[in-house]
Amino acid sequence: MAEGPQPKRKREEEEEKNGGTDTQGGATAAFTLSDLRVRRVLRESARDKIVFLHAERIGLSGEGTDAVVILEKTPFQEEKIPDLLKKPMNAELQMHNDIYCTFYLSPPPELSEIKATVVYPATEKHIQKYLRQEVHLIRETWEDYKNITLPFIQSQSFSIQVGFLGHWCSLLGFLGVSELLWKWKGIDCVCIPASQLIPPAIQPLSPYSIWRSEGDNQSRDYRQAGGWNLKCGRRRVWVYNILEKKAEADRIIHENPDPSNGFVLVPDLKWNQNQLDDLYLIALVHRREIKSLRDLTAEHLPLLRNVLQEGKEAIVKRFGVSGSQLRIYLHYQPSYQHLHVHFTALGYDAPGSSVERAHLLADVIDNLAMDSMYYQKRALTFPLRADEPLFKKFQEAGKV
Ligand code: M7G
Repeated sequence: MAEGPQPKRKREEEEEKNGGTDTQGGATAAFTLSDLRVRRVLRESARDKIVFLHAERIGLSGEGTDAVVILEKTPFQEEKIPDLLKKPMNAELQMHNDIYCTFYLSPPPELSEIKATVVYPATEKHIQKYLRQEVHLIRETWEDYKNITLPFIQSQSFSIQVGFLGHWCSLLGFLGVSELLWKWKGIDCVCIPASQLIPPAIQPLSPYSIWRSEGDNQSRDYRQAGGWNLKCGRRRVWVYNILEKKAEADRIIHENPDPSNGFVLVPDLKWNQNQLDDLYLIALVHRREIKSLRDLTAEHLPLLRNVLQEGKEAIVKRFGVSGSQLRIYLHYQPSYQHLHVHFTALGYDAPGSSVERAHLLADVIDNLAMDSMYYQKRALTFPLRADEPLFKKFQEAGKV
């Protein structure tokens, strides 16, 4: 299937013309799966019955926009199993030997569901996330966090808006209103001098030219607009949509609305809620400045205790699964730098629940109660794929 660089610059120009993508304020505009064309298989697992696809949606102009599609055979639902044997269907005998035989069934549609998760428009980072890669363990000290990880996270949490908005920033820069934080379509944005955006190795040719840098294994477009640009954070839009009830409001299982010690509990994207075997919920805290485990101190204990206690109570009330049958944990490193807690069924081998990534919330609470600075002192281990820009940063610093 065709591969090659995506026409991102063109896409951004089109987005500007339309006043930005339609995903930024709330949910993505409707489209059907048949609009998508498969480009390649990123990864598949015969054991988990799941395939990750790089797809694209062809626009009116003929340009493709990247998407990631995850197709997953759903688990059996106990109450529907008898129907599998009873309902007339094509059951093909493959082999018969003594007391053993194997059939292949072609069940009716309602008994052969496939869950399709779509990320659209997908960034290069989404695509890389699902590509099978060599993985390495990083042992990150607090100094490594401050010197390598944190600057990297800060550099990644913004995207650059070009064109008209860049010019608007130029005007602000001209008026001397620098580093102004504001909201554009509900997203935090900041005007900053282009000199901070354009890598030093690339020299501007003219004040309005477009730049492409090939750093960090990712290509980025830069347009200098009279010396100023607008950078906007987009990665956590889905989190803010949930907290502000712009998306998934009807799925909320529990909310503690306290701005400081409150949170929202919703079913995770990975769970279809049809069966409890793979129960998966996620608690998103209302406070926006806590990025991860590394930011936690004893000051956050009331919040963490609320999440643990109220999360368990809400789950037993709604789903009848008791706290002793739940794995409640944080990821380090998380994919999204907004504090959240995973609640999964203990019997479910959820992705990311292994020792190199999961930190039990009850242990986190105990550690902070013993030492408020626990997570600013100890080294933390986490896995990184060899192609991840952060892995390269650790390599450059001679840490792997
Ligand atoms: P993470 O620890 O930051 O990273 O967890 P991971 O995705 O590598 O595990 C983020 C969690 O949020 C994951 O369990 C995702 O499945 C879940 N999640 C991601 N998105 C984009 C959504 C969403 O839009 N809605 C809901 N309900 N969950 C999401």
